[in-house]
Amino acid sequence: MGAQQVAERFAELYGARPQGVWAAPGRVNLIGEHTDYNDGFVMPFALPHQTLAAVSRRDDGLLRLHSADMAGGVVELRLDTLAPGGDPAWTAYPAGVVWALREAGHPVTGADIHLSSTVPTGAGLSSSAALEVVIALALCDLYGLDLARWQLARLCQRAENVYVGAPTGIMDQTAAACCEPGHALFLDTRDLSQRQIPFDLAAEGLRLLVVDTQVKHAHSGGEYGKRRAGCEKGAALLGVTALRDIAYAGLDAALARLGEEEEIRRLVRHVVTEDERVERTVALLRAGTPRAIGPILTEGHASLRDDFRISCPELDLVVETALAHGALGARMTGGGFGGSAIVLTGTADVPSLTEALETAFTAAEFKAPRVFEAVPSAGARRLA
Ligand code: GAF
Repeated sequence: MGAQQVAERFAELYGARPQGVWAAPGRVNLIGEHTDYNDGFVMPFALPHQTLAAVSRRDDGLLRLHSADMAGGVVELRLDTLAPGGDPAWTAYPAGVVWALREAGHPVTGADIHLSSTVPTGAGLSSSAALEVVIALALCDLYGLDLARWQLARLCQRAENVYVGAPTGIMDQTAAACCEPGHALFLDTRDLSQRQIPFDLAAEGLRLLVVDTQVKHAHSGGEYGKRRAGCEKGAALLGVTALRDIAYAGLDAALARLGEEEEIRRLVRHVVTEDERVERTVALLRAGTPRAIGPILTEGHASLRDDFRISCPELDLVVETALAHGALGARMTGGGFGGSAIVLTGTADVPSLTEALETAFTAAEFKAPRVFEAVPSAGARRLA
């Protein structure tokens, strides 16, 4: 659905055309998983799949929300009743952004919003952040708020952490707000400094496939929070601010200091080695040798499966099948416990690889996966 159609539907719902239409994308994380709440490195890029929002401001303290993708009609909320933790529905994401803006002192007095999205939900492709960021950007524009993109991302993270109650890091919101077409975003989550890294696989005869296993996940569930708490405990036991402060060269010594804490040792090993994998990936991409990142992706998967323990049989099957059919590398992407994997492969191998994945899933009696090519696309922006 394009900006024109979203605007027309808005007019049907609310009786007047919207003041504007905005878009924010889903993302794939190339490498750097569960490092963002450890002050570490990540490297996501934006997908062409995006959430569109047609929006007009209101000045009577009402927030009216409608989504083409959700059952039910227009949901009406009073701004003075918005409070964290009270809303289990999808409306908590946009309402959380409005709450976070007002809590930060921005004079938002209401809005009419109609949404339509092509970002798959529960697929590890960051549909929540796309929703948060598109609302934040629209309201900043309509209310003349002068927020930098990184501030917008922080505000959306606060909405997700506090209002929705999911203890996520800053990667997804920054990806939705800051990614550029043809690039991956190398982000240092400690100070939010970032570099756009050219990422044009097609020119090298390569493709990056996303394989959505259709196993749904949610970060407000307990396992994500448990991993995060375990990492924080590891940092405390090692006497550092965050696991980012453990140098790769000092990993063995750090693990030795953790003694009997086997579970914490595994979490620490994943985070420290993953940061190093991001740095190696950046170096190879900057050197113009993207083909060489394949084994790093596969190493990352093994670490998430064996040390961080957040893979699942469907994700492991994608990786095994892809590697057995000529892929250069593959790994799960996103928060884990389901969702999607990515596969780096030669262009010519795409049809046979896709078929092999479908056959393997059928043989295992898993739900059929959705396979599509990931093309690095634009971050959030105004469309109309
Ligand atoms: C989810 C979270 F939202 C991110 O902040 C990040 O921790 C990711 O899982 C794992 O890398 O997408």
